[in-house]
Amino acid sequence: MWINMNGTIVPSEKAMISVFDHGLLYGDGVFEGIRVYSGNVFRLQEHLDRLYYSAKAIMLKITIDKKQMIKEVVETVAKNKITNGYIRLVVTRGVGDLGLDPRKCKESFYFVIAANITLYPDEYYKNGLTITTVAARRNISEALDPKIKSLNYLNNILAKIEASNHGSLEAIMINNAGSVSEATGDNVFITKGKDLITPDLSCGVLDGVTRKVVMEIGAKLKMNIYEKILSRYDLYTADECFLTGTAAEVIPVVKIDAREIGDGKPGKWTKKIITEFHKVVKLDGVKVKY
Ligand code: PXG
Repeated sequence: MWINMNGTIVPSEKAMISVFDHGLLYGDGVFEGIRVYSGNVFRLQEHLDRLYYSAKAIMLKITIDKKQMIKEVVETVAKNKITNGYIRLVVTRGVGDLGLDPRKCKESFYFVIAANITLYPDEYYKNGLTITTVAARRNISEALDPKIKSLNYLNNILAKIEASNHGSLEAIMINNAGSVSEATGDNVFITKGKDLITPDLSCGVLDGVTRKVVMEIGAKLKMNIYEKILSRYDLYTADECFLTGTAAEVIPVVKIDAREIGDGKPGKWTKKIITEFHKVVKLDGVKVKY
């Protein structure tokens, strides 16, 4: 495997990062998870827009512009001959000293990994996930805005630990106002009749690339799309529920907090959206020259 370390592609054994990098010492940095489908990097521009906004929000200067970053990502994918896979693009604050002060870090540092992807087992896509709401609350925006895709995932990791302690693969996180935000690495959707509903961005969620794709698909299917404040009651009484994310794609949810959602099987809209999603990902993206 070949890793792009700040613009130099090296074998993975040589891909080293300093113990003084503030990405490691403090989780001070930002990242993206991106997919490659049939030799196209899916929605790369949107991922980079989000990355550069996340960086701007934490006053982290990325050393290269988006145009150059597209080149770096595509080259790394090509070097690894990945036609279907997963890209992890990380930007850290860079090397500093043993103090929080980011001004001590002279320059940010980026690296790109392009690898194969392990998805949830097929049976979950076919039969749906059982998930649980957890006590760990989603970060409040005034503390660390969930719109920033930062290297600080402890909030989500605590939720994941709690879910797995309850025998669930995934958690639904509630925000400080008591409404539904998102799963630990995925956005959440419900359907009710022809309505396709997802928590509003103000509920403390990441502005997911897959979330947007799914809203576009819903509109194409002539569903009514809403971004709303959702309660747990709304989840429990939904016709259908599913999660969306770069890694998981679109995955049905059939049980939440021991309640069956709808008839306890992946619903018709969810299935339609999954079918459409697999069509869309083949048509869209930045082409890789191998
Ligand atoms: N919410 C959160 C908190 C996320 O981290 C999403 C929603 C979905 O966004 P996209 O743009 O991917 O549709 C994410 C992104 C993993 C993993 O290993 C998942 C994400 C990021 C990194 C790793 O499951 N999800």
